[in-house]
Amino acid sequence: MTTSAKISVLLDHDGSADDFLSMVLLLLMDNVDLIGVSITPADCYGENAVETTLKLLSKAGRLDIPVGLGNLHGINAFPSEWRARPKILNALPLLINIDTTASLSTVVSSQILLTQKLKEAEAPVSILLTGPCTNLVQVLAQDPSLAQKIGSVVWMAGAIDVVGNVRTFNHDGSAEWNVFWDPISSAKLLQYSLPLTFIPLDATNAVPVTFDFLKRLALQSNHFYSDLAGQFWATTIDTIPSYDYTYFMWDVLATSYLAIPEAFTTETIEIDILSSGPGAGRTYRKPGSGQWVTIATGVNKDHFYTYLLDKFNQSPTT
Ligand code: AGV
Ligand code: CA
Repeated sequence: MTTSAKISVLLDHDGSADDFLSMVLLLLMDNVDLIGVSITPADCYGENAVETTLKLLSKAGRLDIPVGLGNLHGINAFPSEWRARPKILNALPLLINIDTTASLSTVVSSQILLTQKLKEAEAPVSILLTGPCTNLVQVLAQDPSLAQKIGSVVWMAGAIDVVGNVRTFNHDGSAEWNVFWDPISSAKLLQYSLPLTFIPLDATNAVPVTFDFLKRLALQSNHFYSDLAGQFWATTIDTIPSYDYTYFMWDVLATSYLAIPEAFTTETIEIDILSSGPGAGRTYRKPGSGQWVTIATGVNKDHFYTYLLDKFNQSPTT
């Protein structure tokens, strides 16, 4: 029997509830070797996100995976109400007593972590971004040769043929938040000719966090990760039913692309990104731009839900 090689994955997340479930999912994927976790202080406060990250790695017995915290801040900050929310996750009974003091001192800067991991990589590295792309762009700006080490970038980002989710002063609503946070870096990312796949709102709009799904998850909550996912997502449910602020399985859908790409419909197109003005962060089709991106246009929901329920139907082995 042959065992197919695992893909090495670097995760850069920004500390919202679905970012952490994405990390958990990566830890549970048979075909993935998670080689580092970098945090962008965007949809979170950095220290809270570091704590949750370490608690989850500790629970999984995977404190061998290095963690980095970014020190760069986008020009369009997330609302502080959103940034403060994930602190709740550290207070949940499932996590509150996991002590992270000993591992806190091992946290390095995101740039050091990403640079080191790319430099030492012998096989192509897949980068999964579930927050803004600022850390990665900074690392590539300092050493463009590292782009050769990247086998693929999967980014939960953008809104191509659908309306965006930014609702703020002087903005026209066409952008998705992960792109909008730092639209200048977002536009730069396109210039490195990386193999880019975006999982934009076009695809994630199909998967809101619903009571129906949470009920199914709760039926298997005797398994730690189902319990955890149910509780994490429950903290997001008060955003429903206001149509502007529904919480979707944004990052978890993007993460699943690494394991079940066959559940997605995609299109490969040339795009551009507006870096300023009322449409800052808008991702739009631009034939002739030479900036090719594969975008997910849809997903088979049943396939995705079945996959998730199956993956979370586990507990840590340690
Ligand atoms: O735009 C989606 C991205 C995802 O990476 N984030 C949340 C996900 O982690 C920003 C965001 C959009 N709407 C939100 C967001 C909301 N209502 N609450 C928190 N974050
Ligand atoms: Ca996120």
